[in-house]
Amino acid sequence: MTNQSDIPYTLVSIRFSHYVEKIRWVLDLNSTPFREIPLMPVAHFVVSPIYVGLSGKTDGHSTRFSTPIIKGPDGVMSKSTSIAQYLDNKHFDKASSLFKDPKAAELDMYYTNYLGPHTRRLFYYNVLNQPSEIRFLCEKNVGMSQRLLFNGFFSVMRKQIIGSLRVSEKNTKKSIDYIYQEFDKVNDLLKDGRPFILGDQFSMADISFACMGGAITLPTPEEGYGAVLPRLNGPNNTLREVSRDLRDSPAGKWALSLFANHRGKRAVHAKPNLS
Ligand SMILES: N[C@@H](CCC(=O)N[C@@H](CS)C(=O)NCC(=O)O)C(=O)O
Repeated sequence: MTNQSDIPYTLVSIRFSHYVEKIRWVLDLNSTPFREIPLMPVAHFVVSPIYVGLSGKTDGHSTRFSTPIIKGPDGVMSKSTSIAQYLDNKHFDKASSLFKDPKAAELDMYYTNYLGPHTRRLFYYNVLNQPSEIRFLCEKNVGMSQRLLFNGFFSVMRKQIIGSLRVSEKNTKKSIDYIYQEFDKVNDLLKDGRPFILGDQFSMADISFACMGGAITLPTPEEGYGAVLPRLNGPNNTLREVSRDLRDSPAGKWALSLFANHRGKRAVHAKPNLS
């Protein structure tokens, strides 16, 4: 059992976010202890400013208060690509570095900027149109006080996300095409029997594809995901179809195998419990 004083990091998270999952994964690979502050979207606008203050920056697809945010021995940091590189420098030796091959950083950036937003749009298009599913996510991923506030928040949250991420039927269709193209590229890469995207060594490119793309196969906590995602047999028709289909693709199966076999072990248990 980890002592509270031995926990070096606090992770501010929109709990189910695939960007956050990248950072949980990097931390868990070395069982680095961290305390998570799990949030629902929009609730993060209340908590994130306490951590990032005026230092947060926007990028093409997120605000200056986006999660993940970590607070650790060297201060506060946001944006998953920078956090992953920082944690790698700090906690991984040369041989096990996730960025040993320079292409790992390039691909991490690429998947984060060009695949993650499409996966997220498909996800939100479905859950925001299914109040029972967003309620399910809230119930499973955050604590009692947010759950109680949630009913009041829902319509504000829905409006804010639909507007800011341009979640329309037309854009969601384009995002689905885009996701399939990226899965096809990985299907092709894996044809030569390589175990990982860059060859023999597991790298940040693998974690990044598994999260930015693989999250759409809806891995459960039992399958290795560090939060609860929508149910595979839930009421979200489009999401369910794409998820099931991609689960059967070589890249989808491979991403799920990374969650099963390379996801690392969490040192401090998640709260609320994911089961
Ligand atoms: N490029 C950012 C993207 C992070 C991101 O979009 N996070 C989402 C999680 S769903 C978020 O917090 N969005 C709300 C916001 O941007 O305020 C990263 O890699 O950290």
